[in-house]
Amino acid sequence: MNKKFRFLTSGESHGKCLNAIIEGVPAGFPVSVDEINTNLYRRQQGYGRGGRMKIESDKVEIKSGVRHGISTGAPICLEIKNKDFENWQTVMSTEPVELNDENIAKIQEKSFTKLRPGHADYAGSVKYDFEDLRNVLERSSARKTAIEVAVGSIAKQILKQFGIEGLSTVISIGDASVDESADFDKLKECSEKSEVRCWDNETSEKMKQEIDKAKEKGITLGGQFEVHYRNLPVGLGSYVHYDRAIDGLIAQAVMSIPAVKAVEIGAGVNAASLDGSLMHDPFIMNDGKIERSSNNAGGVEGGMTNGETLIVRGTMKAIPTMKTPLPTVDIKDMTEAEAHFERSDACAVPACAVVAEARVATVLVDAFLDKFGGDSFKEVKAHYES
Ligand code: EPS
Repeated sequence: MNKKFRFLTSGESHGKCLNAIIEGVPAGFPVSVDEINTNLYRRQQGYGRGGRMKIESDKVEIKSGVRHGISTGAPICLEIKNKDFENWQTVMSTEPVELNDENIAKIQEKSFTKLRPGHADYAGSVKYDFEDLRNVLERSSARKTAIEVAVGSIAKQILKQFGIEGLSTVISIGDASVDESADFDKLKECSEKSEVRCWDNETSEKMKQEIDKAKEKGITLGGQFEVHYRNLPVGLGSYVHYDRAIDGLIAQAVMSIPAVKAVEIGAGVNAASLDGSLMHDPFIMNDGKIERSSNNAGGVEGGMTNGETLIVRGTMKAIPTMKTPLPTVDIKDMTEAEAHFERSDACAVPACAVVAEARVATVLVDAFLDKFGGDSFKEVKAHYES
């Protein structure tokens, strides 16, 4: 499918910076750096994050494609600097470095050959023929989700012009989970205030206790989150081809976030046990308008948005880097060993939720511009209003 909003990113976890180039933002849309930075801040929060987040305070710089806060229709280039690069200049230099004793020692200190189970290390080293697993770690790291959130924030700013609004909320961490949901406004407001991005205070406390227990044991925790978008027009995506089905595109966007192992829409896996009379959302008339009395479909039917709130649920596995390391193999001499450990987050489910909110926005804005697109804000608005 010909994408209307597309982007590429680059950057390593401890390299100089992260970059993105976005193509397809029509001219005339307001683009706020503050709003991008607010989203970067949201991604950096969450009880259970590790030492790296104390080093970074992510801020974006818009390098092109925006003039006086308004998009020009040209590609938009974004950059986030890695503060930690200061400590990695020799190790991550893009230029060859002089191989004196000091530099060799620095590089060796950060090289590792003990595979970390659950990370990209094994497949990445075989695929790209690396012996130093640092080469795999640097790009496979979830650090790259910072720039993805910046891109998603621009997508959200476009959607906002049409009243489309999103949220992300955490529904479980380890054994602590919320057993009921709330309306959109409450979910949004309360989740933003919680240190674990959970709308319910009592469950937030239980989640924090779960994280504390995991930290004591030197292990890590996964969990589940939801992303909701409301006020979507009917008919984003399509049933006519597999690669235009909006649910398939959303699943790809969320599943490709590091550590995500499952994506559900609406009733999701519970659909297996709901008979047809319970699963499907009846149509009702309300004040002369067609409405639904339930939303098990999660806002998607036949690969298209149906006007109800989009509900996407993601499952994140526990982070593989652990203080208490798992058994592994050292590829230097093919002996059994303990996995490599530096520092790690104990839990990053709240951050993952924010990343998913951003990734879903990029899919929605692409489908939105496919349906209502034009070269300028005025043109898109006219198409939307028609
Ligand atoms: C990550 C490892 C940790 C995390 C990092 C993702 O970084 P470091 O190796 O520097 O300790 O903090 O997450 C981020 C840097 C971020 O911005 O979210 C990994 O291996 O995926």
